Amino acid sequence: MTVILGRRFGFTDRTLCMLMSTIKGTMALPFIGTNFTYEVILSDEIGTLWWHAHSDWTRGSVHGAFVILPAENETYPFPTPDADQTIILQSWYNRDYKELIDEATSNGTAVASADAYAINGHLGDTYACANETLFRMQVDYQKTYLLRIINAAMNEQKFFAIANHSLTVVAQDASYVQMFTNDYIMISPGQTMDVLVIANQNMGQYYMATRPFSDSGAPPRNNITRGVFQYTNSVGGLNASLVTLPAMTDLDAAANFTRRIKNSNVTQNPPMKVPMDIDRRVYIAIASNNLPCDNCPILPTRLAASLNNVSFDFPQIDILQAYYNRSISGVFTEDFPLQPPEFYNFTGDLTGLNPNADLGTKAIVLNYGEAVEIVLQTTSTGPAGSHPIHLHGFSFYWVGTGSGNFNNVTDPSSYNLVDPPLINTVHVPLRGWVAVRFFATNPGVWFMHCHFERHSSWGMDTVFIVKNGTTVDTSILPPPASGMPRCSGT
Ligand SMILES: [Cu+2]
Repeated sequence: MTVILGRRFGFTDRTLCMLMSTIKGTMALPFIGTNFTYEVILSDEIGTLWWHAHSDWTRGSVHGAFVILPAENETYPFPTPDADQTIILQSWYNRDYKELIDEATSNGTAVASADAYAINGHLGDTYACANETLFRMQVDYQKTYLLRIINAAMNEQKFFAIANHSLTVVAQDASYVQMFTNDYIMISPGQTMDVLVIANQNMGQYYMATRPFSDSGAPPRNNITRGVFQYTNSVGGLNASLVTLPAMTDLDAAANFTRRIKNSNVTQNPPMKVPMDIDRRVYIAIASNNLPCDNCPILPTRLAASLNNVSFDFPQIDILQAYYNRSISGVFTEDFPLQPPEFYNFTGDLTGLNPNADLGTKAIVLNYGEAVEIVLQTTSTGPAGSHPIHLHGFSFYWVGTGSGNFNNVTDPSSYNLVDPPLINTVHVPLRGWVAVRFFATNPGVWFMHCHFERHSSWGMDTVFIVKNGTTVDTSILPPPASGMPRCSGT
């Protein structure tokens, strides 16, 4: 389901049982056969967002686009495209998602890699599938298209390119960026990118293609999935020229693309409000762990992951419910560590080291309006690799990136406080760090997690609680008057 809406308009919709990540709220939706109306308030966002399920691994197939068009009196900050096309990059498993994660969780092992990748549900012509179909995008010669690219894959960052055609990036995560042109993009799970492409080549049929980018010691399958960028009235078959995609492990290709993303000061973006003086600093080390497991059939340990050595223990009662109703106690604690409990050489050779982790459902509590800085630090624990970290409820300014261990004395001088991208999912590089900043002006209970589903399942998550301000407008919305419908079995 693609939802197309005008910016700054309310929106309601009905759907089935799932948890949905929204701009203003995360809501449980009812079981099959019933409905629930929810409201998404888009204030500053422009371009493309996406919605997805948030229980177990259901988001693998339960997802769709939010297309946010300019308001009626507003234009694009570039020539108006002739047409839009949503491109959703997906993982494909030959088995049921829930069975896969349930089995892996009870065994303490990893879920197998995706069997294939899809573009808008099509696997294309590189797999030996009996009923394979190619995604075809029909284009007219000399017209300009706005691709709304969403990485909905479960555990794979993606390169994407179109043979013989340049891609001009214009927005990320529903915020315009300074336009730049490249032969490919690199997009992390959870991210959206708006890209202009002009059908200005010889009329024909050109491959579009995607493959994973991976810097992990546990890489996904290196498959290429193709679709077709097809000129109307083109004759002949597919253009023989293949798409040049970077190699799956090309770290430079990923870094060289990512570092070009800068905020744009066009009037269609919200005025830049980058916190300069920080009230709250949080330094988070991201680690892979093994935790003891008495019931695991294969090893006495199970795979786990943590933030600041806390492996998130998903509660039976949701934290939002417990926060609303203070008589429900014991669901979460408010003592998530604001820095790693142990400092080791996070990005050094950690062969054999298994940083201990404790299970916990620990939140960080912020006062309304606080200026917050979060520094996310990858570690070389386990297979290492980069992580796409996503925070609900906010877009944040991505102000800094570096390699090695973050130095809180020298590294802030390298921050970009002039035109940092305003995004909601940040790529934290292999053996490196990123810094993000935001004002905590959205009261509520907000999940932060790695957008690699396996990492989130293993505990690479935490929760930010933003307290109410002093007015109704700066306070959390009341619970639904009729109460939240329950999913079956809960
Ligand atoms: Cu991760």
